[in-house]
Amino acid sequence: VPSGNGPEPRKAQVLCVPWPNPREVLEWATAAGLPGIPSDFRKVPLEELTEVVAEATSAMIANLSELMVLGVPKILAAHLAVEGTKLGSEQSMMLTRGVGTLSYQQLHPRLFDYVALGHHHLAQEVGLDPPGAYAGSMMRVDFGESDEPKGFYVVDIEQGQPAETAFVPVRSRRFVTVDVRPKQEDPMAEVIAAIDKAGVADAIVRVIVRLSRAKAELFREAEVRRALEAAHSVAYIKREIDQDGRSRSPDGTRWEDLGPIEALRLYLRQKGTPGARLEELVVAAQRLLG
Ligand SMILES: [Mn+2]
Repeated sequence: VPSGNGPEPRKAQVLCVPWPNPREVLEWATAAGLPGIPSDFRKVPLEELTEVVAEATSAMIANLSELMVLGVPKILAAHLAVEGTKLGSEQSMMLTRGVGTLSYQQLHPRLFDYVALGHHHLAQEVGLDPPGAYAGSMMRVDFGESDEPKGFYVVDIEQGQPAETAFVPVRSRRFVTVDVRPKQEDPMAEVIAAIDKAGVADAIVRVIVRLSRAKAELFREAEVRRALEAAHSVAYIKREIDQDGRSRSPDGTRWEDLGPIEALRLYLRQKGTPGARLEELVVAAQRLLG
């Protein structure tokens, strides 16, 4: 692709890797005579398929990179989940692997001047030599991304020198959560004050008001809506009414201490699900959870 508007027009080479479709990648790998490709990959268990697809994608990158010429900057642009990267600011590192997951080394970063990654919404640097990064999304898409800086990378590549990267923040629409537990008997003044303090102008807003039963009677949603007029949009206004015992399961265990299967059992039992059906659902859930 042509690059730059100066007196000497320049060029860059970009190798683009879309999110791997296992069938397409493995058909390519078979045609290319790559060793270790199962003939009927539909029968391969997911964990093995992940690795086979990763290996084949890696080989494909190395193979295609041979088409690149010397003396023109080389960029890898890949839609992939790189092992050890972060999904979001509140989530931990990627530990589970699925199709589309590769280690950074499997991208052969040293064949390129810059590795531009896409998939995660959180901007993050992945490699240093050569630099590689997820620019992340420029727009926030949900409340989980409230605190993530949003922007893009400007990358300067001068042939024969390490590429220089700079993250340029953009003003992405804010996601604002107003979470308030009013203490006064009439809760409205505190709710409105909390909204004013949060600064909701042009933001996507959700309001959670935690109330006792008595205070809930005095809650007036129309007033909250009026206080949110400057917001870009209101996701929801939720009244959480305190109910004793709701935060604990019947046997006194705290919900958050339960594992997913235990929590499912409890939920199904409370719903009155018949025993045989309950066991069936638990088995199905266990399969889903791996
Ligand atoms: Mn993606």
